[in-house]
Amino acid sequence: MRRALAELQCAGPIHLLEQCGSTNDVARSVAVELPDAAAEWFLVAADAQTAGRGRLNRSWESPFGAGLLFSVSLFAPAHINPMVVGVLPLAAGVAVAEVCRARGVGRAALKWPNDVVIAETDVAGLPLKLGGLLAERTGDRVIVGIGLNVDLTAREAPTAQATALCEHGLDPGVSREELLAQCTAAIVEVWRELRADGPAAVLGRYRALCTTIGTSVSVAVPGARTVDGVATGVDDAGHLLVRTVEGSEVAVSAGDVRASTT
Ligand code: BT5
Repeated sequence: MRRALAELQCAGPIHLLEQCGSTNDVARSVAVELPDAAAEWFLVAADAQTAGRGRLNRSWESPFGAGLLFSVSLFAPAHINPMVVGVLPLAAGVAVAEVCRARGVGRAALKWPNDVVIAETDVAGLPLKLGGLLAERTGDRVIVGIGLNVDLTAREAPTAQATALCEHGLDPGVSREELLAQCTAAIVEVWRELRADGPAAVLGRYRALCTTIGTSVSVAVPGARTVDGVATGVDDAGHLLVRTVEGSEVAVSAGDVRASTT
């Protein structure tokens, strides 16, 4: 383990904690004290969180040592094209899902916008969820927080949809620390690709992994509205395209997707 992380350590600072409130919050405070404010990236990881959170202040629950809980803080100054920064959360999902696949979880996939799921499985219309991403901007940086279940017993699973990599083919020789190092390296790499080449290629990889495309959806969007229809694709800004029953195509920039039977 230590070797995998030590190799990363050469490139960026790493903060490994036994427990914290939220790795995203620790990453925010670390950034304030960072000697080199323009450091390309740094990592904060913990074995447990007391206040792990998802989007819209939902909680992220993970028993001690059962999964990866980490935040990669990336330098994203204001002059970078906002479309590139906007696609970063999706791109980070691609990085994590591709690492899961490479380590044996061949059905690792993405649910728009950035849940890591197991393709073609569901409980009550929701796919089995391996992990989730929470991206937050703070000053010149974007903090990409990731929770990824590695080893959860049925009793530990916080919801009926929660599942873990070890139940879906994870190579037993891969340690949590190696996974952490590989996910971090992949996220840093995909950010470099986005900055150098723009979103097109990464979005192509996203579309190939996204199980939402082609399904009937009901998307809860901000403002207590829903957009119902068929998800036809993801556009060049990372928005979900939904063809509604009325026949128009709506681009949804943020929301929660539920499967729909209509
Ligand atoms: C997410 O939010 O899926 C983003 C989760 C990000 C968590 C990481 S952990 C490291 C970093 N530090 C933080 O404080 N956060 C990030 P969302 O799409 O809102 O989904 C949240 C929902 O997922 C919850 O309401 C539960 O239903 C479900 N959930 C909670 N814990 C889970 C788990 N371990 N596995 C699967 N689902 C879970």
